[in-house]
Amino acid sequence: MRIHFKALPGKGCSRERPVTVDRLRRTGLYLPAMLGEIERKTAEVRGEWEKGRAGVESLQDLEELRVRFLGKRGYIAQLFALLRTLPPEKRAAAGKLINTLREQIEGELESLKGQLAAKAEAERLKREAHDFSLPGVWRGIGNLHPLTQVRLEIERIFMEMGFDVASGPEVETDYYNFEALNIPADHPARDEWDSFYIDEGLLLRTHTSPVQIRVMKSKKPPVRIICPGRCYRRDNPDATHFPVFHQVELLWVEKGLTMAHLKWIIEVFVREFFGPGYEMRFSADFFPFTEPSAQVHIRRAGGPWLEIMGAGMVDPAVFEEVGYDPEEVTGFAFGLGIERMAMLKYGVDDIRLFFQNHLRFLEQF
Ligand code: 2NL
Repeated sequence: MRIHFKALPGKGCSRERPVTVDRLRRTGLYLPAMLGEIERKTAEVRGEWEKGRAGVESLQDLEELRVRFLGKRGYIAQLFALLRTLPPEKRAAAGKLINTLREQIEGELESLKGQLAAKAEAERLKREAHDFSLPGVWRGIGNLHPLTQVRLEIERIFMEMGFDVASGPEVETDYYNFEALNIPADHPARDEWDSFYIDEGLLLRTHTSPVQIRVMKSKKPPVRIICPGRCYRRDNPDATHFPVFHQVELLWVEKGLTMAHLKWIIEVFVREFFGPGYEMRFSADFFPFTEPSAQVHIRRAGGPWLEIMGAGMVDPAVFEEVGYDPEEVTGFAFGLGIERMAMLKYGVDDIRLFFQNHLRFLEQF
């Protein structure tokens, strides 16, 4: 809504030549603005302000209202323009009236602005509010397969003792898998390692020993390595056999090594891996690549003997095959099954569980 003022004096109206009743009459402009008239118009503007003020909902509304009342051509300016039509002696009183209204409007605009800003801020906070007391969305982070955990633990133990970790191909030649390990073709010992042949002379490795052969052929002693890796044997699956399994073999070759060193290394390993309180037993065994050979058992006081690995002093025939002088160096090796270690450590009674990948099983590790 607009307040319609009658024609107001324009630019031609200067201070030196105050608008007089006569002049306005002569120019045909409206008169007479008496004090009463200004009071009435001021009250009208105040009424209009109060209406406008009530309808303000946003900062934009408020700005429009400000321009309408306090702008260059706003109501207050129009009232002041009207002032000039008054005789000079009346202007002070009327000016005071308009100024009071202007100050009121200015003050109220300011406080409305504050209120609107507070309201906008409250809305923003409400919109952006997060309830940190709500329960989180659970995403399982997963864990390493128990066989991986056991392998990493074994690697850690031996790396701390100064062994390097070596690896090699899973598809091997008959030479590296058997012959270099003192297991000639047609030898009855081969029955132990029923194999998956890919081609004539090419098979899936039945142990990680070929990695050790490759390392010895590629460098001079001393050699201190462990060889973890996947191996394959043509076994029918049951609680203790699976055609795919994992092995860690250890090899230490150096001048002056004896079986006592082998026992010491295994003792340290057992204490680290299974914890204190085990006794250890070596008993005679046979492997074509070690002489003498032994199987190693451990037990807790009162418990049953548990076989944990096979071991032995490297057979001189193997050293000769890789170009080491058996008169110069000695060495020992052992091989253990990662599945067997995991079964003993965690009390798992069926090797097949490691390969079925049921979450209910895997989540327990
Ligand atoms: C077992 C027995 C064994 C070795 C592996 C080995 C490797 C080279 C030379 C001599 Cl290159 N020996 N390895 C020695 C003794 C036992 O494994 O029953 N493993 C599960």
